[in-house]
Amino acid sequence: MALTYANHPALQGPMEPARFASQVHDCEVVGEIPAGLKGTFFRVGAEWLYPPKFPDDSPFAADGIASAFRIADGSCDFAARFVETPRYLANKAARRQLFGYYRNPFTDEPEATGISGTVSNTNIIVFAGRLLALKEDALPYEVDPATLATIGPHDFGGGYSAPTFTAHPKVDGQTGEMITYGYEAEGLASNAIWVYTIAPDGRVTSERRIAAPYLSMVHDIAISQNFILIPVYGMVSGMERLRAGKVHWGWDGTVPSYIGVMPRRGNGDVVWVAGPEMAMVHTFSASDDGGVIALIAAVSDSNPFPFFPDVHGKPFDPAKARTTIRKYVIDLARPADGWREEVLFPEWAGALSRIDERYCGHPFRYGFLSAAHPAMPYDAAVMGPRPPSNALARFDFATGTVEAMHCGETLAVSEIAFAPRSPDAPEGDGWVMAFATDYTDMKSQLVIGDTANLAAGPLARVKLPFRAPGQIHGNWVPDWVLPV
Ligand code: V55
Ligand code: FE
Repeated sequence: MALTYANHPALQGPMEPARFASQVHDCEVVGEIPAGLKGTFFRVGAEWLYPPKFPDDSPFAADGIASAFRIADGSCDFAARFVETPRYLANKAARRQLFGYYRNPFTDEPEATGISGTVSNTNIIVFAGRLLALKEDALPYEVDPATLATIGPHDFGGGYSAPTFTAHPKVDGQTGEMITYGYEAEGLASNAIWVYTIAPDGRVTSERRIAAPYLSMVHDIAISQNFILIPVYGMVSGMERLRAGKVHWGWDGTVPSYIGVMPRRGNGDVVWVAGPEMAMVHTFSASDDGGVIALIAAVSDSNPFPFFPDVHGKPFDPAKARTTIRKYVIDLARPADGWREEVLFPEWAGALSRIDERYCGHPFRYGFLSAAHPAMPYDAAVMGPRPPSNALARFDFATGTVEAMHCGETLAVSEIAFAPRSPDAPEGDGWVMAFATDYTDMKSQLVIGDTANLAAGPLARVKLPFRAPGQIHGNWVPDWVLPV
C-alpha cells in the first residue's frame, strides 16, 4: 500500500510528521543569547516514521526523535535524529507500520512478533554521564550525546531488573540520588510497581516491589525529603481490553483515585490515600514536615487524553480535561481522611509542570509552566479557537504570585525548561526556554527569557529554517554537567 497521510485526520497541518533527521550549524538568532548560558537543551518527541495502523491511535505510539540545541558563547547548533529502537528499525526495513495500537501487542502485524514495540519518545535525561531516552513501557535507550546515535537499551549494569522504566525519574537535588520505578513490572497489564534507588554513579542501591490498588498509568511521581508520592487514577487497562484489540488505556471515572505514600528510606509499607476522580499526570514536587505532606501537581478533574476513550462510553469533556496547578495536603496521622485539594492559580492552564531541579526532594518555592492564560493574547484566525500555551511562567508558591513571558500570538509553545544562572544561583534564578512553532510560517524556534524580567519578553529566538519535530519533554543540561 502506498504511503499516505491523507486518511489520518490527526496528522494534518502542524501535526504532519516531520520525518527527517537534521543538522543546523550556527542557527539564526533574533536578539541575544545570554553570554552566561552554556549547555545543551535536549528534547525528545514523537514522529510517525510510518503512519499508525489505526488512524485513531494515540500519538504517544509515534517513534521517538531526539534533538539538541547546543548553546555556547551566544550561538547555537541544532541536530535531530530518530531513536533507533527495534520497532523503528523493523518498520524501516519493512517500509511500513508493523505495530498496532499503543502498547497493545495483540494488534500488531505477525511480522512484529517478538520485537519490542517501545518508541522512546517521552523524556530524555542525562544521568551518571549517559544520555537516556525514556518511554515508560520499556528500558531507557542510551543515545550518544554528541551524535544522537542510538547505543541501545540500558539496565544500569544489570542492577535494574524491571522490564519497564518511567519517563519521570526523580533525582534528589542535593544528593544526586535517583528515585525511579517501572510499572506493569511483572508483565503486560500487571499492577506491579518496582521502585529503585540509583546512586549518582549509576549503581542500583535498592529495589522494592509494591502492588498498586489497580493497574493504572503511573506516568509521574514526586519525592519529598522523606516520602515517595505515587499517583494512581482512572487511566486503566487490563488483559481483557488488550485482547479485545483496544488502545492500551481507557478512562474509568468510577474508580477511586489514590496517592501512594512510601517512605524513601527503610522498608516501610506504602499507604494508599484515597480521593475522588482526578488525573495527576505530572507533578511539580513535594515537601513534608512532621508527617504532613504537601504535593503540588498539574491536575485535571477527569480524562485529559481524548485518544484514550472512556470505558463507559462517556463523551470526552474538554472542560474536565483542563489542567491546573493544585496543591494536595495529606496528614499521615489521618490517612483515612484522604487529601485536601486547593487550586492555586485557576486562570493558568498547562500540563507540563517543572521546578528548579536543584530543589527536587526538598522544600521548594518556585514552579515553572508553559501555559495558557486569558491575558496572553493569541491569533485565533491562525491558532484556532482553543487558547494555546504561549506563555512561560514562574509561579511563586510562597507568595502566590506569578511572573510570565508572552512568547507570541501565533506560537504553539512546548514544555518550559529552566536553566540556573550558575550552579549555586538562588532557587529559580536564571533563564527559561522552550521550543515553539510559529503557525504563520510553520517554522520552529527556541524562545529564551530571563527570570529577572520575564515581562520584558524573550531575550532571544533561535530560529530553525523548518518545522522541527514536536516535543513531549526536554531538559536543559548545563555545561557543568555535560560539556558542550
Ligand atoms: C504520557 C505520554 C506518553 C506515554 C504515557 O503525557 C503517558 C503522558 C508520550 O508518551 O506513553
Ligand atoms: Fe510526562
